[in-house]
Amino acid sequence: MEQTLNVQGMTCGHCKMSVENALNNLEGVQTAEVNLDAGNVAVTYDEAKVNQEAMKEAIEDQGYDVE
Ligand code: 9UX
Repeated sequence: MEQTLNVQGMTCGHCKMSVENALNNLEGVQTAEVNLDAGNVAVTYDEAKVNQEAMKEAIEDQGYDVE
């Protein structure tokens, strides 16, 4: 399963790493790639192990808003 989430507030390379690491730490997330210019993150994951709500919470825990 692949999905792109819109994330507000990511502006620098550290923001990018924070969001990618938070997602990669979730069981079931396979890849997470932030596009700073677009303000989103493309995630591939196993939908049997993780869902969109869990990914949204992981991003929000880092201090960013998810659309
Ligand atoms: Mo530096 Mo990215 O404060 O928020 S981590 S811009």
